[in-house]
Amino acid sequence: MTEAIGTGGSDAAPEHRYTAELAGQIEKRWQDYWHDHGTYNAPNPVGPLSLDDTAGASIPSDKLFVQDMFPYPSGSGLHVGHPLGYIGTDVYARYHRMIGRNVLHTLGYDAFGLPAEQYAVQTGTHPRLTTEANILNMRRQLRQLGLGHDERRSVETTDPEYYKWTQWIFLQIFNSYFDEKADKARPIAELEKEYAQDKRSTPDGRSWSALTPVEQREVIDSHRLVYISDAPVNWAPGLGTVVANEEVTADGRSDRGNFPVFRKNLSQWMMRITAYADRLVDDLELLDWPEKVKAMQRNWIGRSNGARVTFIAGEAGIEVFTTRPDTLFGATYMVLAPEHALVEKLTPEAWPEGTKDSWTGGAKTPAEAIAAYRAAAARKSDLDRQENKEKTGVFTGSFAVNPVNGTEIPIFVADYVLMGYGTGAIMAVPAQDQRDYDFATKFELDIVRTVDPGEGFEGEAFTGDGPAINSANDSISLDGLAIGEAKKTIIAWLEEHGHGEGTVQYKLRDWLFARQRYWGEPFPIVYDEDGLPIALPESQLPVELPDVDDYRPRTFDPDDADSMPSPPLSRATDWVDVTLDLGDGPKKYRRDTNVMPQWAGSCWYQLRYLDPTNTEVFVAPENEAYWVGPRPGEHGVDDPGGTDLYVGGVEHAVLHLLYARFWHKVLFDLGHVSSKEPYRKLFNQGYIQAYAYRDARGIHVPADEVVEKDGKFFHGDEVVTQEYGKMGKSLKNAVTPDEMADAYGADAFRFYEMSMGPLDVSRPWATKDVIGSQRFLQRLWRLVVDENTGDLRVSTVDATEADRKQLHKTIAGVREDYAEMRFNTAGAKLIELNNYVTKTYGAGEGTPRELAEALVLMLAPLAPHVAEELWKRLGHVDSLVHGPFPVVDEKYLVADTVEYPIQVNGKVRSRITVPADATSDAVQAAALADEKVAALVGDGTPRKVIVVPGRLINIVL
Ligand code: ANZ
Repeated sequence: MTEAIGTGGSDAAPEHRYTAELAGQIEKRWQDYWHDHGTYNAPNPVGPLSLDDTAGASIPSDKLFVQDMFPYPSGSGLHVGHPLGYIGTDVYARYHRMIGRNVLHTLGYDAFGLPAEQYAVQTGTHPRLTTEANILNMRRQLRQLGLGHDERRSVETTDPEYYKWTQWIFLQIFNSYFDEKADKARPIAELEKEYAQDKRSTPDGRSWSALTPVEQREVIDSHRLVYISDAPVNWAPGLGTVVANEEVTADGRSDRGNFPVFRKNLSQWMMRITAYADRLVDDLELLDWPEKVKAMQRNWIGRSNGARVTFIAGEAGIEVFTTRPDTLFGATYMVLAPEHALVEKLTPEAWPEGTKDSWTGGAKTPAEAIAAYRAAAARKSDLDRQENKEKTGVFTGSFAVNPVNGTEIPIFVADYVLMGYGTGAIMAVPAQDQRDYDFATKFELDIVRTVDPGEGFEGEAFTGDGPAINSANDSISLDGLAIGEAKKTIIAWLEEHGHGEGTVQYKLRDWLFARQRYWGEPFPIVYDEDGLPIALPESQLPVELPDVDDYRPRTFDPDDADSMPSPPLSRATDWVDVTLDLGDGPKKYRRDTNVMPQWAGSCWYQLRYLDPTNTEVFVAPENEAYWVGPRPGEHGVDDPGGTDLYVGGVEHAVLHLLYARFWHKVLFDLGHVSSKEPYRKLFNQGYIQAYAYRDARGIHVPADEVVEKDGKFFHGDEVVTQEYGKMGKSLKNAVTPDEMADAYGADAFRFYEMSMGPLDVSRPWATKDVIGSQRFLQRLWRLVVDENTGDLRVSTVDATEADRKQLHKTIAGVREDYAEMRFNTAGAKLIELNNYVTKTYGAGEGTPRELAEALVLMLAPLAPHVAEELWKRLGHVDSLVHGPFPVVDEKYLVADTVEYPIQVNGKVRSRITVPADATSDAVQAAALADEKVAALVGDGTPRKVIVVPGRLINIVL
């Protein structure tokens, strides 16, 4: 839609009107001033960024650390949706700076990643060049918004001085193991000592000294928190890289490039995040985070309490994981995942007696049926397999014995059971599980209820609570017990009889940590002639990413499942093969040629903000303790510490926020940080959304060229369709902050973004509405500056009593709004006060200084440039960035009238407003004079009239 972008000024505008042009000059000037004076630099307790203590200055104990989720420096720059959160945190940070707190706010760049690499592949430009150009552009865009960042603290994850410490943290994790008893990470050296003293038994029971050095290293390596494992991963030879589960389509191809994907065991770096599953769930309780995000983390980790139960099938024992051991008497068949290792063993030569036709998949032998079924299942993704579709499966030809009642139950292979969860095998209970119910109906299997669904239950599987039924044998009865009790009872019985045990199961998997790409952090790892990994010493960090000519991962014939990934770094042979002295003289080594995944740099960046130039440690303990250490006095005894406010999109609810919590906990365990958690408080900002338009071919047309006529939308003569959603270059509806700053000034743009609604709510963008914010700033400007002469129009007259009431009500409300992140209502209150002052003093003598100054100061967090300008013109030498912020005088908050509800025979019938100092008699008289009350009282006299001063009036008839 065409939206006129106005300047708010016309040719005839008075010379000193606050036009976009004037705003632009003011903004540029103050940005330079802030930059030159380091206005937003926050001092540290120790190190290079600390205060110069020869001046006798001391650091305030009251601090605030505000953090944004840092951006990827994309080539398309920012549109107006991106800075919504950055402006929000800036307003918040500015308010707290003005009330005297030491505020740390900065912004870095998460600059490794695919787009720069792909661009490099296409153009041959080094990703570093593209990345740096993009960062420069974003810095320029952000600077023009007047964000109050401590520029000294900005980091780029691609900077060797930064990723040196990412590699260092990797080594801390590599050099640790998880001590289950202590429930924490400990240095791997302590484990080695335990082995050496034979305090721990080796996997095959030999004594430690009987193991060869290589065997010893393999044992130790298997305990590390980051380890190499031969895990099944999705390998796309046509793409030349492994891809995540989420990147595989329903028909088993890569979503990028549409290449076949093969499940292949490849040796890959894994991070043992599963060791922290319990703490990652439990410590959510300590965090001030949106409930929704906590729930997403809980689901992702997927902790389930249940039991492992062993079913005997001939020679084999099949272990299943179930969350409902109480339903064991209703287990009428079993299912193995197609990939389960026991499938072959359980496949006899011929179909046994009792095999129903529907069980065989039309195959002559079990082996044939299984082979065909497996091949079909291999082409499906896990996601696809879990979808609620028609169930498929085949009978293995074998039966297992249900341990509680001795019944022989058939064993199936079906793809709704996944190999990667639990044991990859289930006992199926159709009466209580819908998936099993669907399967049982299709394959004509028994359905035995073991939970009483109650009278008149309609439905198939009953998943609710109820007393157990049909659940007894000679030695145990669950009948009559509710689910919880029944579970406990059966688990005790299983354990006693050796059929199983209670257990906890997690959905969380260890984190696949290697990528066969170029633009990422190299691993600080080399391999010796035994092919085992060796950590490089700290003194050899950073391991710098070498230059290469070709950034492409090596690709293969898309169908060549036997090919092996060959990362771009493997071609840098001069770099890969090195001679190093690692303490035992120069030797030949081979470097690891993977790079770390995109998430690595963002796992810890907030810690580097605290001490960005420290060359000795990644963060000095004093600085960490000051900015993010626990403060039980302020936040309660359980305070885990962490960033005081972290703002970003909800799309990071799991991956980034889980990985960062995991790394932080390892660092905590090893004593490198005093905080248990990285982010004490999290806030998800909403999104700025926009309309986009498509023509008849479905192609997007530029939104700013579309006009609306009679409810239809036209691009030229062509009718186009409107859709609502994201803003973006490809949707041709992006509006940039640059355009907005040019057309209205950055302050008007900031004020508009904050006025659009509560920060956590998504909102539609409307360029035409920005002018409303500009007009507000113009009106406020006019209260202080004469538009024609440029002179101050502020008077020395005292504000009246009425003015002060209005003012202090505003101060109280605005303070609370800023503190509670209600920036839209803070803005609304300022508009209201501004209207009041304009009405009272807009013409004539000028605005009482008291009012003008308070307005300017309160405006500063939202519109900092114009506020600084007016403050200066009001005669102040110092910037207002560090305050003062207006303080409430309580005496003006006392209301001068009181509203009384009037109850007649116990029911509120009316309300009256009387002067606050009215006597009881006067209140009573006023109540009886009220029209509605008079009508109810009629001709009679009330039996009783009670006045509760300041609260209510009660009339009994
Ligand atoms: C018997 C049963 C009876 C189950 C019942 C559920 C309800 P969550 O809660 O997600 O942990 N299951 C176990 N392993 C599986 C696998 N590899 N693939 C697919 N399903 C699997 O789910 C645990 C439940 O999901 C387990 O409890 C098992 O079915 C199934 F009334 O066992 B249940």
